[in-house]
Amino acid sequence: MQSKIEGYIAEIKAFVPTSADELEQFRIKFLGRKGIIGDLFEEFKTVSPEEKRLLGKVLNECKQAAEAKFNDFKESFTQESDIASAIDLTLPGMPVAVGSRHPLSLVRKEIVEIFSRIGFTVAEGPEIEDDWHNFSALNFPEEHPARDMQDTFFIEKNSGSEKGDVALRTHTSSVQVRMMEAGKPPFRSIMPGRVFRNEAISARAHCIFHQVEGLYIDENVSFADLKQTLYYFVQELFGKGTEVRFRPSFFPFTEPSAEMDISCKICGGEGCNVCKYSGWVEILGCGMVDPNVLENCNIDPEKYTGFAFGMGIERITMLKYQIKDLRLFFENDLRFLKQFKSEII
Ligand code: 2NL
Repeated sequence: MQSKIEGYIAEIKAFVPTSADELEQFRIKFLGRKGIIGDLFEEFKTVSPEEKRLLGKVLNECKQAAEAKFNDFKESFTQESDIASAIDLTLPGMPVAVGSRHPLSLVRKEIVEIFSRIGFTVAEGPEIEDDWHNFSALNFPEEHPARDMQDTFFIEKNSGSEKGDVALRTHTSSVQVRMMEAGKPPFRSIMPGRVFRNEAISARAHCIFHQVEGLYIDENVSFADLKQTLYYFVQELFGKGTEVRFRPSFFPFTEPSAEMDISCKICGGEGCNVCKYSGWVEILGCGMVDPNVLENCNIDPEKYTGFAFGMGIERITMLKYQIKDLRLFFENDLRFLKQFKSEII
Protein backbone atom coordinates (compact mmCIF):
# COMPACT_ATOMS: atom_id res chain seq x y z
CA MET A 1 0.00 0.00 0.00
CA GLN A 2 2.88 2.35 0.78
CA SER A 3 4.35 2.17 -2.72
CA LYS A 4 0.88 2.66 -4.19
CA ILE A 5 0.48 5.85 -2.13
CA GLU A 6 3.95 7.06 -3.08
CA GLY A 7 3.01 6.52 -6.72
CA TYR A 8 -0.02 8.75 -6.25
CA ILE A 9 2.08 11.41 -4.53
CA ALA A 10 4.45 11.47 -7.52
CA GLU A 11 1.47 11.69 -9.91
CA ILE A 12 -0.07 14.56 -7.92
CA LYS A 13 3.20 16.51 -7.79
CA ALA A 14 3.81 16.10 -11.51
CA PHE A 15 0.28 17.20 -12.42
CA VAL A 16 -0.01 20.63 -14.16
CA PRO A 17 -3.57 21.45 -15.29
CA THR A 18 -3.99 23.53 -18.43
CA SER A 19 -7.70 24.29 -18.01
CA ALA A 20 -10.40 24.56 -15.38
CA ASP A 21 -11.82 21.33 -16.78
CA GLU A 22 -8.61 19.38 -16.24
CA LEU A 23 -8.37 20.69 -12.70
CA GLU A 24 -11.95 19.59 -12.02
CA GLN A 25 -11.16 16.09 -13.34
CA PHE A 26 -8.19 15.99 -10.96
CA ARG A 27 -10.36 17.06 -8.03
CA ILE A 28 -12.96 14.37 -8.72
CA LYS A 29 -10.28 11.71 -9.20
CA PHE A 30 -8.41 12.41 -5.95
CA LEU A 31 -10.58 14.48 -3.64
CA GLY A 32 -14.12 13.61 -4.78
CA ARG A 33 -16.58 11.67 -2.64
CA LYS A 34 -15.60 8.41 -4.34
CA GLY A 35 -12.05 9.56 -5.09
CA ILE A 36 -8.69 7.90 -4.54
CA ILE A 37 -7.92 9.65 -1.24
CA GLY A 38 -11.26 8.53 0.25
CA ASP A 39 -10.65 4.97 -0.91
CA LEU A 40 -7.17 4.99 0.61
CA PHE A 41 -8.58 6.11 3.95
CA GLU A 42 -11.13 3.31 3.80
CA GLU A 43 -8.34 0.82 3.10
CA PHE A 44 -6.27 2.37 5.89
CA LYS A 45 -8.94 1.39 8.42
CA THR A 46 -8.32 -2.30 7.64
CA VAL A 47 -4.54 -2.44 8.17
CA SER A 48 -2.74 -3.58 11.35
CA PRO A 49 -1.78 -1.02 14.02
CA GLU A 50 1.95 -1.29 13.17
CA GLU A 51 1.23 -0.60 9.51
CA LYS A 52 -1.04 2.31 10.49
CA ARG A 53 1.88 4.04 12.21
CA LEU A 54 3.93 3.71 9.07
CA LEU A 55 1.23 4.50 6.52
CA GLY A 56 -0.52 7.37 8.37
CA LYS A 57 2.25 9.80 7.55
CA VAL A 58 2.42 9.06 3.79
CA LEU A 59 -1.34 8.96 3.48
CA ASN A 60 -1.65 12.43 5.05
CA GLU A 61 1.16 13.67 2.83
CA CYS A 62 -0.75 12.39 -0.20
CA LYS A 63 -3.99 14.08 0.88
CA GLN A 64 -2.25 17.39 1.59
CA ALA A 65 -0.42 17.30 -1.76
CA ALA A 66 -3.71 16.82 -3.63
CA GLU A 67 -5.44 19.62 -1.71
CA ALA A 68 -2.47 21.99 -2.15
CA LYS A 69 -2.32 21.32 -5.89
CA PHE A 70 -6.03 21.94 -6.26
CA ASN A 71 -5.95 25.18 -4.23
CA ASP A 72 -2.89 26.48 -6.10
CA PHE A 73 -4.63 26.35 -9.45
CA LYS A 74 -8.22 27.00 -8.37
CA GLU A 75 -7.61 30.79 -8.07
CA SER A 76 -6.07 31.27 -11.49
CA PHE A 77 -8.75 29.30 -13.28
CA THR A 78 -11.76 30.75 -11.45
CA GLN A 79 -10.51 34.31 -12.04
CA GLU A 80 -10.15 33.70 -15.72
CA SER A 81 -13.54 32.15 -16.07
CA ASP A 82 -15.20 34.89 -13.96
CA ILE A 83 -13.87 37.57 -16.28
CA ALA A 84 -14.89 35.62 -19.33
CA SER A 85 -18.46 35.33 -18.09
CA ALA A 86 -18.55 38.98 -16.92
CA ILE A 87 -17.88 40.35 -20.41
CA ASP A 88 -21.15 40.48 -22.29
CA LEU A 89 -20.55 42.17 -25.61
CA THR A 90 -24.28 42.52 -26.22
CA LEU A 91 -24.73 44.90 -23.25
CA PRO A 92 -25.14 48.62 -23.99
CA GLY A 93 -21.99 50.73 -23.44
CA MET A 94 -21.19 52.51 -20.17
CA PRO A 95 -22.38 56.13 -20.34
CA VAL A 96 -19.52 58.68 -20.29
CA ALA A 97 -20.29 61.42 -17.77
CA VAL A 98 -20.31 64.80 -19.51
CA GLY A 99 -20.11 67.96 -17.40
CA SER A 100 -22.34 70.98 -17.74
CA ARG A 101 -21.67 74.66 -18.21
CA HIS A 102 -21.92 76.97 -15.24
CA PRO A 103 -25.12 79.06 -15.45
CA LEU A 104 -23.05 82.27 -15.49
CA SER A 105 -21.06 80.96 -18.47
CA LEU A 106 -24.29 79.99 -20.26
CA VAL A 107 -25.73 83.47 -19.85
CA ARG A 108 -22.47 85.24 -20.72
CA LYS A 109 -22.27 83.14 -23.89
CA GLU A 110 -25.84 84.06 -24.78
CA ILE A 111 -25.20 87.79 -24.21
CA VAL A 112 -22.04 87.66 -26.33
CA GLU A 113 -23.91 85.91 -29.16
CA ILE A 114 -26.76 88.44 -29.12
CA PHE A 115 -24.41 91.41 -29.44
CA SER A 116 -22.19 89.64 -32.00
CA ARG A 117 -25.20 89.42 -34.32
CA ILE A 118 -25.33 93.24 -34.52
CA GLY A 119 -21.61 93.74 -35.02
CA PHE A 120 -20.18 93.99 -31.50
CA THR A 121 -16.78 92.38 -31.01
CA VAL A 122 -15.53 91.00 -27.67
CA ALA A 123 -12.63 92.65 -25.81
CA GLU A 124 -10.81 91.62 -22.65
CA GLY A 125 -8.30 93.30 -20.36
CA PRO A 126 -6.37 92.94 -17.08
CA GLU A 127 -8.12 92.26 -13.75
CA ILE A 128 -5.43 94.25 -11.90
CA GLU A 129 -5.69 97.92 -12.88
CA ASP A 130 -4.09 101.26 -12.18
CA ASP A 131 -6.02 104.25 -10.89
CA TRP A 132 -6.13 105.91 -14.31
CA HIS A 133 -7.92 103.11 -16.18
CA ASN A 134 -10.29 102.19 -13.37
CA PHE A 135 -11.18 105.67 -12.03
CA SER A 136 -9.52 108.84 -13.29
CA ALA A 137 -10.04 108.40 -17.04
CA LEU A 138 -13.68 107.58 -16.29
CA ASN A 139 -14.27 110.99 -14.73
CA PHE A 140 -14.45 109.80 -11.10
CA PRO A 141 -13.84 112.84 -8.87
CA GLU A 142 -10.89 112.64 -6.43
CA GLU A 143 -13.18 112.20 -3.45
CA HIS A 144 -15.57 109.68 -5.00
CA PRO A 145 -16.57 106.99 -2.46
CA ALA A 146 -15.70 104.15 -4.91
CA ARG A 147 -12.04 105.17 -4.50
CA ASP A 148 -12.32 104.33 -0.81
CA MET A 149 -10.64 101.30 0.78
CA GLN A 150 -14.06 100.21 1.97
CA ASP A 151 -15.31 99.73 -1.60
CA THR A 152 -12.23 98.74 -3.59
CA PHE A 153 -9.54 96.09 -3.07
CA PHE A 154 -6.28 98.01 -3.35
CA ILE A 155 -3.05 96.17 -4.04
CA GLU A 156 -0.82 99.25 -3.71
CA LYS A 157 -1.96 102.52 -2.19
CA ASN A 158 0.11 105.60 -2.86
CA SER A 159 -0.31 108.10 -0.03
CA GLY A 160 -1.06 111.66 -1.14
CA SER A 161 -2.02 111.21 -4.78
CA GLU A 162 -4.10 108.55 -6.53
CA LYS A 163 -1.42 108.21 -9.19
CA GLY A 164 0.34 104.91 -8.64
CA ASP A 165 -2.59 103.24 -6.88
CA VAL A 166 -3.07 99.66 -8.06
CA ALA A 167 -6.36 97.83 -7.45
CA LEU A 168 -8.53 94.93 -8.59
CA ARG A 169 -10.81 96.42 -11.26
CA THR A 170 -14.26 97.37 -9.96
CA HIS A 171 -15.86 97.30 -13.43
CA THR A 172 -14.82 96.31 -16.96
CA SER A 173 -15.00 99.98 -18.11
CA SER A 174 -11.21 99.92 -17.71
CA VAL A 175 -11.08 97.63 -20.76
CA GLN A 176 -13.04 100.22 -22.75
CA VAL A 177 -10.63 102.97 -21.71
CA ARG A 178 -7.70 100.85 -22.89
CA MET A 179 -9.47 100.16 -26.17
CA MET A 180 -10.22 103.85 -26.82
CA GLU A 181 -6.65 104.88 -25.92
CA ALA A 182 -5.16 102.29 -28.23
CA GLY A 183 -7.26 102.81 -31.36
CA LYS A 184 -9.40 105.13 -33.45
CA PRO A 185 -13.22 105.23 -33.63
CA PRO A 186 -15.50 103.62 -34.59
CA PHE A 187 -15.60 101.25 -31.59
CA ARG A 188 -18.33 98.67 -31.18
CA SER A 189 -17.45 96.10 -28.50
CA ILE A 190 -18.61 94.34 -25.41
CA MET A 191 -16.37 93.55 -22.46
CA PRO A 192 -17.29 90.53 -20.33
CA GLY A 193 -15.20 89.79 -17.25
CA ARG A 194 -14.75 89.37 -13.50
CA VAL A 195 -14.87 92.45 -11.30
CA PHE A 196 -14.11 92.91 -7.60
CA ARG A 197 -15.71 95.01 -4.89
CA ASN A 198 -15.05 95.05 -1.16
CA GLU A 199 -18.52 93.95 -0.04
CA ALA A 200 -19.82 91.63 2.65
CA ILE A 201 -21.09 88.38 1.10
CA SER A 202 -24.88 87.92 1.26
CA ALA A 203 -27.78 86.57 -0.83
CA ARG A 204 -27.62 89.73 -2.98
CA ALA A 205 -23.94 90.75 -2.95
CA HIS A 206 -20.55 89.11 -3.46
CA CYS A 207 -17.01 90.49 -3.57
CA ILE A 208 -16.35 88.86 -6.96
CA PHE A 209 -18.96 89.07 -9.70
CA HIS A 210 -19.27 89.13 -13.49
CA GLN A 211 -20.10 92.02 -15.76
CA VAL A 212 -20.69 92.70 -19.39
CA GLU A 213 -20.14 96.27 -20.46
CA GLY A 214 -20.67 97.63 -23.95
CA LEU A 215 -19.39 100.60 -25.90
CA TYR A 216 -20.40 102.08 -29.24
CA ILE A 217 -18.57 105.16 -30.49
CA ASP A 218 -18.85 106.73 -33.92
CA GLU A 219 -20.01 109.94 -35.58
CA ASN A 220 -23.69 110.71 -34.93
CA VAL A 221 -24.39 108.01 -32.36
CA SER A 222 -27.47 109.10 -30.41
CA PHE A 223 -29.55 108.14 -27.40
CA ALA A 224 -32.06 106.66 -29.87
CA ASP A 225 -29.34 104.20 -30.99
CA LEU A 226 -28.75 103.26 -27.37
CA LYS A 227 -32.46 102.62 -26.76
CA GLN A 228 -32.89 100.57 -29.94
CA THR A 229 -29.76 98.47 -29.29
CA LEU A 230 -30.77 97.63 -25.73
CA TYR A 231 -34.39 97.01 -26.76
CA TYR A 232 -33.19 94.45 -29.33
CA PHE A 233 -30.93 92.86 -26.67
CA VAL A 234 -33.81 92.43 -24.21
CA GLN A 235 -36.15 90.94 -26.85
CA GLU A 236 -33.48 88.36 -27.70
CA LEU A 237 -32.51 87.46 -24.14
CA PHE A 238 -35.88 87.58 -22.35
CA GLY A 239 -38.24 86.92 -25.27
CA LYS A 240 -40.35 88.94 -27.70
CA GLY A 241 -42.86 91.24 -26.06
CA THR A 242 -40.71 92.01 -23.03
CA GLU A 243 -41.33 95.66 -22.21
CA VAL A 244 -38.57 98.10 -21.29
CA ARG A 245 -38.45 101.46 -19.56
CA PHE A 246 -35.63 103.91 -18.89
CA ARG A 247 -35.29 105.89 -15.66
CA PRO A 248 -32.93 108.86 -15.32
CA SER A 249 -29.85 108.02 -13.24
CA PHE A 250 -26.29 109.15 -12.62
CA PHE A 251 -22.84 107.70 -13.36
CA PRO A 252 -19.62 109.75 -13.41
CA PHE A 253 -18.75 108.42 -16.90
CA THR A 254 -22.05 109.01 -18.77
CA GLU A 255 -24.24 112.06 -19.37
CA PRO A 256 -27.18 111.72 -19.58
CA SER A 257 -27.40 108.41 -17.69
CA ALA A 258 -30.24 105.96 -17.25
CA GLU A 259 -31.18 102.67 -15.67
CA MET A 260 -33.18 100.23 -17.72
CA ASP A 261 -35.99 98.07 -16.32
CA ILE A 262 -37.79 95.18 -17.99
CA SER A 263 -41.35 94.02 -17.31
CA CYS A 264 -41.17 91.30 -14.63
CA LYS A 265 -40.89 87.86 -16.25
CA ILE A 266 -41.96 86.09 -13.08
CA CYS A 267 -45.40 87.65 -12.58
CA GLY A 268 -45.87 89.25 -16.02
CA GLY A 269 -46.31 92.66 -14.41
CA GLU A 270 -48.95 91.62 -11.87
CA GLY A 271 -46.58 92.15 -8.94
CA CYS A 272 -44.49 89.59 -7.00
CA ASN A 273 -41.61 89.53 -4.53
CA VAL A 274 -38.97 89.50 -7.33
CA CYS A 275 -40.17 92.86 -8.72
CA LYS A 276 -41.12 94.03 -5.22
CA TYR A 277 -44.73 94.37 -6.41
CA SER A 278 -43.83 97.05 -8.97
CA GLY A 279 -44.06 94.90 -12.15
CA TRP A 280 -40.56 96.07 -13.22
CA VAL A 281 -37.02 94.82 -12.56
CA GLU A 282 -33.80 96.74 -13.16
CA ILE A 283 -31.31 94.95 -15.41
CA LEU A 284 -28.65 97.48 -16.45
CA GLY A 285 -27.22 100.98 -16.35
CA CYS A 286 -26.39 103.01 -19.46
CA GLY A 287 -25.87 106.46 -20.92
CA MET A 288 -24.08 108.64 -23.46
CA VAL A 289 -20.31 108.59 -22.87
CA ASP A 290 -19.34 111.76 -21.02
CA PRO A 291 -17.28 114.14 -23.25
CA ASN A 292 -14.64 114.28 -20.47
CA VAL A 293 -14.12 110.52 -20.82
CA LEU A 294 -13.72 110.81 -24.60
CA GLU A 295 -11.18 113.60 -24.13
CA ASN A 296 -9.27 111.57 -21.52
CA CYS A 297 -8.94 108.84 -24.14
CA ASN A 298 -7.80 111.23 -26.89
CA ILE A 299 -11.08 111.12 -28.81
CA ASP A 300 -12.49 114.39 -30.13
CA PRO A 301 -15.90 114.89 -28.44
CA GLU A 302 -16.86 117.46 -31.10
CA LYS A 303 -16.58 114.81 -33.79
CA TYR A 304 -17.56 111.62 -32.01
CA THR A 305 -20.34 110.59 -29.63
CA GLY A 306 -21.18 107.22 -28.18
CA PHE A 307 -23.16 105.20 -25.73
CA ALA A 308 -22.10 102.72 -23.08
CA PHE A 309 -23.88 100.28 -20.81
CA GLY A 310 -23.05 97.84 -18.04
CA MET A 311 -24.85 94.86 -16.54
CA GLY A 312 -24.18 92.25 -13.87
CA ILE A 313 -24.32 88.68 -15.23
CA GLU A 314 -25.32 87.28 -11.81
CA ARG A 315 -28.36 89.54 -11.65
CA ILE A 316 -29.52 88.64 -15.18
CA THR A 317 -28.95 84.91 -14.52
CA MET A 318 -30.95 85.09 -11.28
CA LEU A 319 -33.84 86.70 -13.15
CA LYS A 320 -33.68 84.31 -16.10
CA TYR A 321 -33.55 81.14 -13.97
CA GLN A 322 -35.36 82.42 -10.86
CA ILE A 323 -32.38 81.88 -8.58
CA LYS A 324 -32.95 83.45 -5.19
CA ASP A 325 -29.46 83.41 -3.65
CA LEU A 326 -26.26 84.72 -5.29
CA ARG A 327 -24.06 82.46 -3.17
CA LEU A 328 -25.24 79.40 -5.13
CA PHE A 329 -23.08 80.56 -8.06
CA PHE A 330 -19.88 80.23 -6.04
CA GLU A 331 -20.51 77.11 -3.94
CA ASN A 332 -19.99 74.57 -6.74
CA ASP A 333 -22.71 72.29 -5.39
CA LEU A 334 -23.28 69.67 -8.08
CA ARG A 335 -27.00 69.42 -7.24
CA PHE A 336 -27.28 73.06 -8.35
CA LEU A 337 -24.87 72.93 -11.31
CA LYS A 338 -26.36 69.76 -12.82
CA GLN A 339 -29.64 71.59 -13.47
CA PHE A 340 -28.02 73.62 -16.25
CA LYS A 341 -27.34 70.86 -18.77
CA SER A 342 -27.22 72.23 -22.28
CA GLU A 343 -27.39 70.00 -25.33
CA ILE A 344 -24.05 71.31 -26.61
CA ILE A 345 -21.45 72.17 -24.03
C1 2NL B 1 -24.10 99.35 -14.07
C2 2NL B 1 -23.78 100.54 -14.87
C3 2NL B 1 -22.52 101.32 -16.70
C4 2NL B 1 -20.99 102.19 -18.32
C5 2NL B 1 -21.31 101.24 -17.37
C6 2NL B 1 -19.04 103.09 -19.50
C7 2NL B 1 -17.76 102.84 -19.90
C8 2NL B 1 -17.03 103.86 -20.48
C9 2NL B 1 -17.58 105.08 -20.65
C10 2NL B 1 -18.86 105.26 -20.23
CL1 2NL B 1 -15.46 103.57 -20.95
N1 2NL B 1 -19.57 104.29 -19.67
N2 2NL B 1 -19.75 102.11 -18.91
C11 2NL B 1 -21.90 103.18 -18.60
C12 2NL B 1 -23.10 103.26 -17.94
C13 2NL B 1 -23.42 102.31 -16.97
O1 2NL B 1 -22.77 100.32 -15.77
O2 2NL B 1 -25.01 99.37 -13.31
N3 2NL B 1 -23.36 98.27 -14.21
C14 2NL B 1 -23.58 97.05 -13.53
